[in-house]
Amino acid sequence: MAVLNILEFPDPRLRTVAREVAQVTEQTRKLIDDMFDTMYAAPGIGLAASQVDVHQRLLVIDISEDHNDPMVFINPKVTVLDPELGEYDEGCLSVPGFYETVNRPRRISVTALDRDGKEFTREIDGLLAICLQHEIDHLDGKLFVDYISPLKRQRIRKKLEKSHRQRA
Ligand code: QAP
Ligand code: CO
Repeated sequence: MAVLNILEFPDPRLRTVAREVAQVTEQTRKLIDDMFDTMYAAPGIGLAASQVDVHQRLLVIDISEDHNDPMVFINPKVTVLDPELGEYDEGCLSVPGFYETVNRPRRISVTALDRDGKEFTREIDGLLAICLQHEIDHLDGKLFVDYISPLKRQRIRKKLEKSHRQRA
């Protein structure tokens, strides 16, 4: 088990479109375990493989208070069940310290593979629906800051670049 390095905005590697997982193997499960370690250590509620510089369509989520509801989605496909949008102040481990309001469909259906490579489909709403859509965006090279004004995005970029320079 290991805590992996999380890429931060505006790192261009976060813009990579991830490829489907061809086969769920022991190596995939090792990556999943390391991603949970990384997410719980942060702490966060969701992490996409793209954020740890692995460009495979795989993400982990745990929105429970006690870190006891780990969920894995491999090659997730979403269908919007209800076009009604809900707003939420989203954050991101790749954009630390910044939160902005984003609107997304409230009710979705997802089909994905679990950590055993078995396909499942479930209907999702609430925070899980928001988080899942946020994480799938990462797999497509998108970030929540892409939904806010260019001015706000630029301000966040400048502040993070400054903190990266100070860390270096
Ligand atoms: C994505 O985000 C998400 O700024 C998961 O300093 C967030 O786990 C989906 C975090 C909100 C839906 C709603 C952010 C930790 C964690 C920070 C996270 C920070 C430390 C974010
Ligand atoms: Co994120």
